[in-house]
Amino acid sequence: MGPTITAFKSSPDRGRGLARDMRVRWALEEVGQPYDVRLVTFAEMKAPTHRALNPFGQIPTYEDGDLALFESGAIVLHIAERHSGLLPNEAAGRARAIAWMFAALSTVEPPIVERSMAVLVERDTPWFDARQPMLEDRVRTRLAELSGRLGDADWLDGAFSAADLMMVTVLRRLAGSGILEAYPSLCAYIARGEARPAYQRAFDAQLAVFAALSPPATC
Ligand SMILES: N[C@@H](CCC(=O)N[C@@H](CS)C(=O)NCC(=O)O)C(=O)O
Repeated sequence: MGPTITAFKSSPDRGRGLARDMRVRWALEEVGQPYDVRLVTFAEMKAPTHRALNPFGQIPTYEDGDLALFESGAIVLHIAERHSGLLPNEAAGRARAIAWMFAALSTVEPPIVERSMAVLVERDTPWFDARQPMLEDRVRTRLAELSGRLGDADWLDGAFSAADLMMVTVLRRLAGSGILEAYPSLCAYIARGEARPAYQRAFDAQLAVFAALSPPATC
């Protein structure tokens, strides 16, 4: 029996592949590991049964036999360590790929999330207009640095790895913001990630959950 992950029963992103179970689905698809998905409502996420899996009452979680994990980064790293294909075999390359996973989650994602949270919850506040340019500048700083390092390479450090999987999903959170377009190499990088068959399968599976909730209207 394969692992079971949790995902939104009704995703606020309406199936655009932004909810963080997408990272876990993509990793499992890359390594060819079948998995089950348990869909949870917001109320279920905050209930004790789910909090036993994730104390913060969030998705995704991952259960496999006796092991229960939370945090998308930890889950993807676990998958990458158990299967071949997502991390280099050579020790130094493996360590660098893990460093890039951390960079995606702890250096690049925070300013992106802070900006989008401000758009969501601070739009009507008196400080929104003054604060937003500063938040966008912080995002641009990271994108410029990342784009400078990526250069003309296809992936962050040699072959595609869990580092790219993580970075692409983080950058995708900027879709629709109008910010990414100034960094063509990052747009191409995201497109390379999205073109991977494993990404497409993961995306389709997540979208199918949303589509099942809202069947097309009939006349
Ligand atoms: N750092 C966590 C963040 C998890 C997270 O923010 N999950 C979101 C969905 S993408 C969630 O459950 N939001 C609902 C909530 O926080 O109530 C991870 O990477 O797994």
